[in-house]
Amino acid sequence: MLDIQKIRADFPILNQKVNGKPLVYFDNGATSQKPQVVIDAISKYYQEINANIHRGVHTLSQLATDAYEVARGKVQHHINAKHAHEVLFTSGTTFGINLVANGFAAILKPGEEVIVSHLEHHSNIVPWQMLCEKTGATLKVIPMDETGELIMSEYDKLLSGKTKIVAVNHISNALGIINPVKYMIDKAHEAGAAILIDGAQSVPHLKPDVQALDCDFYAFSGHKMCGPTGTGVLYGKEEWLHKLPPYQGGGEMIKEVSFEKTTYADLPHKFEAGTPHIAGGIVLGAAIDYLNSVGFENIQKQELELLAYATERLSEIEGLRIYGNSKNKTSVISFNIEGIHPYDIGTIIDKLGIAVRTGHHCAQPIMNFFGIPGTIRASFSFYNTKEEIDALVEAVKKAKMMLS
Ligand code: 7TS
Repeated sequence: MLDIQKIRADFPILNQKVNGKPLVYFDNGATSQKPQVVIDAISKYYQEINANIHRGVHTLSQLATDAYEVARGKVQHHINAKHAHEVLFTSGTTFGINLVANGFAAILKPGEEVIVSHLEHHSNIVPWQMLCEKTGATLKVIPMDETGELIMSEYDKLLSGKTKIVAVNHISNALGIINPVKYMIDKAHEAGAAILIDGAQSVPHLKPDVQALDCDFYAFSGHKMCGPTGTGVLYGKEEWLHKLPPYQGGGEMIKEVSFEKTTYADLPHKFEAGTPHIAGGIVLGAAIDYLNSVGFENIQKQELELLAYATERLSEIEGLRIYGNSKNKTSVISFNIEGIHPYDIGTIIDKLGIAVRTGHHCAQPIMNFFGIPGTIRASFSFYNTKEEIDALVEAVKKAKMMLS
């Protein structure tokens, strides 16, 4: 069992009042809060070893390079990648997906197909649309049902010899639905297609095993898993990273440059042009250490308890509808109250110290499916408590009374 009060003491930001009320932070889907060890690791980097990496013979540069590569190794072990050079540091999920989509511009031919799902964040839709526009390929969409689940029989039908890549999230940010990614990966491979998993919303809740999954790419952000903003990872299978062209040109990604011809550096440097977010990469390693010290089994147990409790308590409120009722869900509840705009509820409960996200959550196709402008999304982390859920329920009741 987790000692939640002890855990909460690791997160200084949680211990404050917002609008005169104790902060209840339920916007973890947007970004997680950071534990003191992560905050300290940022200062420590700048106080002790700040230097540019992979280029200096001087001691600080070597220390910074070593720390950066140690962090890459931590990510490798965390996601069980076969090689450290399959782990590319990026600025986030969005960057990772764009890197792959851009690379596929050199592979796709007119008439070939890319598959995404109805449950995607805009970050996993728009880069593929841009790719299709550029190449003359066609975008196909796996439909969803009323429970928020993707319809696998439709996915099976969409796959064909024309499919070159499938891009789907592990967990939906707007509804919290966990997709059957292992099935989807195996089916994509049977059809001869590559598959990218958008892990932005899964990495805070589970430890992905990229070899067991056998995905070709797995993209995620550091800031949703207790790490700094502006950090992220793209895992790519070695063979794919060799096949794809570099995304950006610049320093660090080259072997030799002349005006006649440039040759590219080995992996992972081929995809890491310019000075990276050195502190960020190193500190992402510290965030992963922190999450592992809490333990993903403990994290999941606590979060599922919160999900069950919040689902039950929110359902007490008349006229409240939860979107996405699948059993395969993580600790996210997206809801609306009949006749009231989600933004109005969000604004009132913010005055009561409660932070939730309202709107379309960068997933407009899901909102269109349900015929709504948006939802109120409460997304819980392992450092949240049942008392905070009680505060949310009371606040929503109050807002409803004021707005009805
Ligand atoms: N994919 C999914 C499934 C996401 O939830 C997000 C961010 C992204 C991609 C993009 O991640 P980024 O770190 O590159 O911005 N999702 C959210 C959210 O739900 N609320 O704010 C950001």
